[in-house]
Amino acid sequence: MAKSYTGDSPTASEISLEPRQSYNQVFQLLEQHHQWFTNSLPLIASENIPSPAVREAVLSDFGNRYAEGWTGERVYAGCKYIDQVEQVCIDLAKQLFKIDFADVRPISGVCANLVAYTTFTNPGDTMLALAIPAGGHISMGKKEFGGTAGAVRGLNVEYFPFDTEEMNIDIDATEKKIQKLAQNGKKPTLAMFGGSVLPFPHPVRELTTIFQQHDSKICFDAAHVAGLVAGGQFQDPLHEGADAMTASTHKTLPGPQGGIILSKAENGERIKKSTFPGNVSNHHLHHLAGKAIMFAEMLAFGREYASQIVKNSRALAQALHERGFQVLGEKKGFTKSHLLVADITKYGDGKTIEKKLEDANIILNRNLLPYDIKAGRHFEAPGGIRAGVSEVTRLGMKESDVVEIADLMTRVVVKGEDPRRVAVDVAEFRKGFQRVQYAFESSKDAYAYIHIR
Ligand code: DSN
Repeated sequence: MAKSYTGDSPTASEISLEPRQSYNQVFQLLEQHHQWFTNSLPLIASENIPSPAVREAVLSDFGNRYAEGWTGERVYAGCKYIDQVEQVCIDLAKQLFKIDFADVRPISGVCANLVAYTTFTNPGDTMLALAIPAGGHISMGKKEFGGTAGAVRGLNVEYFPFDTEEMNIDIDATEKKIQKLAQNGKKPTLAMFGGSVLPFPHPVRELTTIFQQHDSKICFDAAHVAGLVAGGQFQDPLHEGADAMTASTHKTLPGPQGGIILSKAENGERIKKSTFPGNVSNHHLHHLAGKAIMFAEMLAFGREYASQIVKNSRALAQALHERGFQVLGEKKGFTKSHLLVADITKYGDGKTIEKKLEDANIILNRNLLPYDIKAGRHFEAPGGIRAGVSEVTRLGMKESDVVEIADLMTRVVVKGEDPRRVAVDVAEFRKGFQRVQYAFESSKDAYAYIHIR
């Protein structure tokens, strides 16, 4: 039997492999997970909570069907409703991002990046992107680290020079680097802006001319910030010079897990082929339906939602700073996006702090800091933590509420209070925030477990 709810993971010996028991146990664990999240503070910057409407769409029969190819040009029969939903999804995405081409089929952010690499590069080409400790994503990584760009697409990855105080790409040093790479016969075919730690807008506008002079294409990985872009609260890369923008659909965009690539129409046919047959066989049609619902929600409520995210993020950063956390980017006001990064080395390593906070039902992740590798730290026990406020904002929290989150985190990290005591207060605090906001309907609790057996 699975343990009753404690917030702890079951050990291997508690997991039975007898079929019916295992079957029951999976459902019990799912319900426990839902209950845990009902009582927790979800601060993982790459996560969000979809509305009950998105969850309903995701549960539909679309998830059991095949529809390879583009709308109206499918490889399978049975797609007459799927085609219409996909067309609605495409049209909503184009409207939301004010751009004339959208491919909603990539099944993840990594997949969308692979579509961009397939469209704009050939194996052996050079790509400029952020290093992972500076905020780059594994899909932009070098071959020797197993990163998708190097290991899968065969790209030679060069890093953008990074200014740690500014927490941003160093423009002058990047210009010099581009010239040097070009002199050495390695001019970047693709510049990949964006990434996984993006507190401030990247200098796309400032660097577009020099990239264009070298015939380099520009893509922006908006996996984290797409909801803020859509809500008019962050830079708008597609209107600052980027040829394409990739994103996942479940971070600041509060949809089901998935990806998207947006571009000017002139790249559309190449992108379509790069997606199918290049990188996706069947796309995930239930998530496609969920994406369409989410885009509609974003068109209706996105401005208000994104604006509150940015206010909450800054309020949390400021409050943590005042309580003894070393939040990076102080010089620039800590953050202009949904997330913040803090150097936690005064109190322990990222892994230990992540665990203590998890024990207090405060769920965030450890993170490499830009200077961690030089300091001899590694991903297992890095010097930082990363926190995002998209999900708590979707649950209706405002600035004063995130200051309470800062107090709860301070009790665990700075004051060393027993996390289990703090967990009780976290659960009490969460009672006031049980419904998804910024949605057409919110008749069910956000983490309600849906029974259809
Ligand atoms: N690695 C994820 C993140 O947490 O940023 C994105 O895929």
